Amino acid sequence: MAQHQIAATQSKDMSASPAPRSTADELVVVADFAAAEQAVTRGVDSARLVVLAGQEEAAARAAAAQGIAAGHGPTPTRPHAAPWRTLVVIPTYNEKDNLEPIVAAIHRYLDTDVLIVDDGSPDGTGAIADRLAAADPRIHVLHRQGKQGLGTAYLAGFAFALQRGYERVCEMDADFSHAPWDLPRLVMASKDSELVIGSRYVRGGCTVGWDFRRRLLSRGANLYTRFTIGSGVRDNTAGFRCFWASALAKLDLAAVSAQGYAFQIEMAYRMVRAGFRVREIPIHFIDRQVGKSKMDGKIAREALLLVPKLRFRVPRS
Ligand SMILES: Nc1nc2c(ncn2[C@@H]2O[C@H](COP(=O)(O)OP(=O)(O)OP(=O)(O)O)[C@@H](O)[C@H]2O)c(=O)[nH]1
Ligand SMILES: [Mg+2]
Repeated sequence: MAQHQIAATQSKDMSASPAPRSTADELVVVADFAAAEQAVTRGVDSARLVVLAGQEEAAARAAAAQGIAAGHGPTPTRPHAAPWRTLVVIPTYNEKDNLEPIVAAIHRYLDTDVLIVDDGSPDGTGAIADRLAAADPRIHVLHRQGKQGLGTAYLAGFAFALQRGYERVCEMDADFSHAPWDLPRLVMASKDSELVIGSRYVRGGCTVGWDFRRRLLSRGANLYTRFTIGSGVRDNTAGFRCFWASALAKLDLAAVSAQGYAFQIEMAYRMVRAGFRVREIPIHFIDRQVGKSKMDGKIAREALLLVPKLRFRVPRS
């Protein structure tokens, strides 16, 4: 079995801390994405990290300070470029106020294609997606009839990526819970790992702004998963991920049954069982500021019932 590489050793709950704030004089400058990961593991907030990665330092500092002042985070002088053809899949359901800002934010940090998978959002998110796609050839849209769940939205996104020859496929929420400035770090970490997970439960990772109930639910789901199927992954429900398309192509995606958080648990488990390398990098997960959560009791029940069955359903290879 290929090396199963779980990045960090110890979780740290900073959930009660206030949302990260940054000012220009607090900038932390690092040379590359590997150094950025080490800094975040040590406790640096990536919202004030300047990753040079080829940028000239004075210009990079100035651009980051300007980006922070404008509320856009530590913006690079130009978007980073991954050495792989990359597709970021964003599932949307009623995200009309988030969609345009999140796509613009992604393109500030990474030059990448984006696929929006909208399930006929009643609030008109689909029409916004069409407008964005018409204006930028890097943006694509899949429209589906009615709310069909996060799991099948991602499976449709994976099929789109595999048909079109992408090399990396990322998952990202529309609601800014996943910081756009963490996206290049996520993708670059995939050099030697078929799955990279932006993780709240490794050293340096945390949740910001969640109440006790949400923290308990997320922690509980992860503890339950670890004790039930014990794959070694710490943040099984995380929705900020980067897969190698070639690894996805080797999985039996038609057999994936889960919809909600359980989808993320099932995909991580399938990757581990297939012998792929899984790496967790720390992120600060920020509670959504705009729009409504789609998390409900049905999603939690699905995970509770499905996880014990995975051990029998997912073959080791
Ligand atoms: N296409 C599609 N997208 C969905 C569906 N359910 C949720 N989403 C999207 O999936 C992403 C994650 O959903 P959220 O509502 O943020 O769920 P969550 O992150 O688990 O919950 P919160 O942390 O409370 O925000 C968001 O971009 C949603 O718009 C669905 O049934 N279909
Ligand atoms: Mg969310």
